[in-house]
Amino acid sequence: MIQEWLKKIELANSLGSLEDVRVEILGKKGVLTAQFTKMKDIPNTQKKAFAQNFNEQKAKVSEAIENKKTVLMALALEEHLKLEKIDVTKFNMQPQNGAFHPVIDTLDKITTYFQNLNFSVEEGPLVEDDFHNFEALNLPKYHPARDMQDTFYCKDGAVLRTHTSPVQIRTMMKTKPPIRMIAPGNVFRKDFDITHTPMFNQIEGLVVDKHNKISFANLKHVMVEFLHHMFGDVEVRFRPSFFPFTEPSAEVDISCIFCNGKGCRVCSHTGWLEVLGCGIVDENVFKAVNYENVSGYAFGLGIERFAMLIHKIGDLRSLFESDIRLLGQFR
Ligand code: 2NL
Repeated sequence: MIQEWLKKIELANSLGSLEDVRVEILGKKGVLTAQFTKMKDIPNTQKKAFAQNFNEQKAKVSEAIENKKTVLMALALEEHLKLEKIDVTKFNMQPQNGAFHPVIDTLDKITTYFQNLNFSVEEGPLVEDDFHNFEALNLPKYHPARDMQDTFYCKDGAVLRTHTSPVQIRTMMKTKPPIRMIAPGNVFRKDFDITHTPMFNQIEGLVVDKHNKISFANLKHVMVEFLHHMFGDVEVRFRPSFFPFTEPSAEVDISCIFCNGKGCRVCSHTGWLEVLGCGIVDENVFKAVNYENVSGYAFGLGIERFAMLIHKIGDLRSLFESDIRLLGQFR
């Protein structure tokens, strides 16, 4: 009998079937339990031996069931872990390539171009004083030209710089001529609509040398070469214009890169796109920084406008929204 039970226990292949075997042997109506009820029919002289035998068998069966239970539980756990296992190599764990923001990419391109022409890159504070942002640039107080700037005023007469020109003023005041520099960075104007953001990026350039060494022809050549580098084979034209800090001044157009100059919506059917402003540095600027017997040329351009033209981005605002679907296209 006992050998048969132990065999059954050994053969149980799941916790469920082991429980069935346990009930069959040790349950209320189990075969071993049934033997106990025979006790009353056993003659008194044999009762002790019978009881001893009964207890031994019960202990053996219980122990065998417990041992088997431990084994089956370990197996069940192993099975469970196998099912729950996650193969991490099945996921694409490759890091996504990053990309430069089109504005930074354009800023880098322009900066590198002028660095290769031996221009130094200068920086300055974003919060400026009236002298560096206006006065030294031939923009005296109450002069109507200050209205062109839509200035953010801070406490105590400080302003958020409206252009990067104060960097050139600071550079001229701390170094002797000749100067050959660009000033890239954030500028701020109180203007917010579809084509203007209150913060944008600018690069200005300044070249100063002895009188006879600088001419409008130098400026024109450098601008034409630069625009060909940025936009390829385009027409370039100079239009007379006005800036308080240059005289004479010009605005520079390229033939429209969207319609090849035929006229389209982007160029307002003119065939031309305005891309930068430039001129010969006004004598009053040199007076403000105590420079004598020098001439210079300067230029300024908006990075966002260049980025939009180069990457054919239609809406200025998309440059400031950080939408990963836009940025992902510039990898
Ligand atoms: C534009 C035009 C320009 C300058 C910036 C400049 C700076 C100094 C002296 C003289 Cl310190 N000029 N800067 C000159 C002409 C044009 O920018 O359309 N910018 C977005």
